[in-house]
Amino acid sequence: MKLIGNYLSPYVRRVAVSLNEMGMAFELEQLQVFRSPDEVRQYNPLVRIPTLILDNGEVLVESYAILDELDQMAGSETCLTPLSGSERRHVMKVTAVGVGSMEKAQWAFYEGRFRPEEKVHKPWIEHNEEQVLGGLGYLNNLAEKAGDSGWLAGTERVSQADITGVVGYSFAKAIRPTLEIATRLPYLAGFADRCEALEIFSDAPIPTQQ
Ligand SMILES: N[C@@H](CCC(=O)N[C@@H](CS)C(=O)NCC(=O)O)C(=O)O
Repeated sequence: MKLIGNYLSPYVRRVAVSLNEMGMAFELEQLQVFRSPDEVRQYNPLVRIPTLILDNGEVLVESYAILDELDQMAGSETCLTPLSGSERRHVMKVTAVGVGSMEKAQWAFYEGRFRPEEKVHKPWIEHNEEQVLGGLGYLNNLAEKAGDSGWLAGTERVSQADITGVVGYSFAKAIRPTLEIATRLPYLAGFADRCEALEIFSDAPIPTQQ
């Protein structure tokens, strides 16, 4: 499989960490949307990352749809979102809060990155940042309950909720440093440190330079 994108994108990174956890081999084709739009467009008409090319040449877009297909391919023993029932609903809810937190951090970041300085609307940035803190605050409460060895959604092994929650936290921390997320949310910070030390995460590191 070939994963198109880079690990500054939390959507790409959550797919990469999931592939690592499920033991599925892939090659990363490092592309940045805003630097190489034409190359990305060859694979994805939306010109977005992640894009995943399966071994049979089929192209998947959107991280949630990619992860859903990977779960199907992995089967019930290895999939990262339980197949049914209350456990599935809870993992999906916690995952959605993680995705929302990364989206809101991205929106706050894009406002400053893509608008001319005089058009940047600070209240909009603050609105998005409040949502980041709300979402990650919810995950912080779950991390407190998870303790030193549990998982965010109370599963017996790592789930998509943990991968997306930690990837969302680490992304928000990296691109919104003024929010001082680690200080505000110590349980989530500790949980993320524990997860980021695992090979499945450290093999897909956030780049230090953009
Ligand atoms: N909902 C999409 C979001 C993907 C996304 O926003 N990717 C960013 C990179 S972090 C991107 O491609 N941005 C370019 C754009 O949307 O114009 C997913 O989950 O895959």
